[in-house]
Parts: sequence; C-alpha cells; structure tokens
Amino acid sequence: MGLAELNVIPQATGAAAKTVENHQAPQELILHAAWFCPFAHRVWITLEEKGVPYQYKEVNPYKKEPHFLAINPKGLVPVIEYKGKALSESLILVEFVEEAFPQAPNLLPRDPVERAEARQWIDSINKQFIYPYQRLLQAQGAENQKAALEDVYHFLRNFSESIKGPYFLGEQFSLVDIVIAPWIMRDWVVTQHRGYRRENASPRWKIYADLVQKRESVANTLSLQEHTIGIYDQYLRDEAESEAAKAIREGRAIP
Ligand code: GSH
Repeated sequence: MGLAELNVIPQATGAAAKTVENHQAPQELILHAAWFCPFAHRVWITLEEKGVPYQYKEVNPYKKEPHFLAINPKGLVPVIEYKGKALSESLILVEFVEEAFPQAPNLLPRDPVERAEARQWIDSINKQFIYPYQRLLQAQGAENQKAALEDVYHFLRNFSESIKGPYFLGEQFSLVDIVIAPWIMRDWVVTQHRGYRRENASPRWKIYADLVQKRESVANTLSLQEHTIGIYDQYLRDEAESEAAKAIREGRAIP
C-alpha cells in the first residue's frame, strides 16, 4: 500500500487543529500544507512567529490532486500562494516570508555577515542533517541503522557546539531554529525505533531541543503522534513511496 492509499487522517489534530481553525478566513497569503509534513511545518512556524495573516489550506501531496498540480506541477507541499503566484521550496518560503513582511520580529540577523553565517547553518541543516536523518528512518538492519545514527549524531554534535543559547543565534529565535525544529518535533519516531537519544548527541543538544520543542509557534502547529505514526511506519519498513523515500532508497539527493 502506497502513501496515497494509506488511511491518513485528512487534517491536523491536537494543538495544530486549533491553529488551522483560526486560519480559515481568506487572506492574501495562502499556505498550502500537509499537517504531517516537516517541510511545510517550517513555513507554518515562520508565519506564526511573524504574526502574518494567512489562510491555511490542507493538501494531501500524495494524492496529486489536479487543483493542486495546477498551481504547483511538482506536486510537493509546502506552497505559498501570494499575489497570483505559487511559490515553493520550504527554505525559499521561510526567507520569502521574512523578506515580504519585514516587521518585527526579525528571524535573520540584520548584519550581513551574521546573516550569511545563519544561512550557512540553514544550508548545512538541509545538506548534512536531513539526509542522514531520513536515511536513519529508512535504514534496514542493525549495521545500516548504526551508521546512519552516527551520521545524525555527528552533525548534531557539530551543530550543538555553535549554539549560542538559549536559541541557536542567542536570545532571538531565528530561521536556523525554525529550519531544524520540525525534525526535533518528530524525533520520538527515531527514539522509539532507532535507538536515538537527544542526550547521546550531546547534553547541549538535549537542552536546546527540549527548549525548541516548547516554543509556542512550534508546539501549536503540531498534530498528535497517534495519527502520525501510521505514516512513519511505511518509512521505518522502507516501503514509503514519497519522492524523498525513493531518493533515499536510490542514494540520490532528496528533492
Ligand atoms: N524540498 C522540498 C521543500 O523543502 O519544500 C521538499 C518538500 C516535500 O518533500 N514535501 C513532501 C511532499 O509533498 C511532503 S513532507 N511529498 C509528495 C511526494 O513525495 O509525492
């Protein structure tokens, strides 16, 4: 059974359901997201942090419905629809929201050098963390799982050493925190099934992850674990048919 046929609950639950409910009125900015998607979660957190008016629309990206493909032929969530354009790619979207709505709070430093450094970390989260994390989910057999777990820890130790505290860049919650937060919120899956422990990455990582997990914008956009595990079961058996899952299986970069 592929992800399209999986009996995934069609909308957000728990704290996220309330946030969805508060964002049904038509707005100039529409977020097309899937409640379970960590990439969409990045953009959702950003909108909440900025306090930008937005309309939330739920899409099941595995169903590839014509109305969604019409605005985004790639068929992936998240998408932001704004002023007649459909924009995609989570990292581009979080920066778009930051730039299109320059009112406080700023989610990137103002200083160009500090801004570039923040972007380097964002880039490294995408390139050096998401891939091994995804590989850890899908790895079959103790040896493969151990190797993937070590790669995840390797990145997190490196990352932790640069946490200024309490958030990555210091007092100000930023896009660096936002870009990694969705994987913190879903790490219970690898904790339960792959032997991952926050404290085994590093004590600093644990303190940081525990803090990010409590951030309102992050917690209020998360659905219940009991509805999420059905999706992850497919990844854990390496049977998921998403574009990301196929890429991992074939050793390609995640789209
Ligand atoms: N690089 C994209 C981003 O950062 O926005 C990845 C987005 C992505 O993979 N979204 C998943 C999706 O739409 C859901 S979490 N999958 C549909 C599919 O694989 O067919």
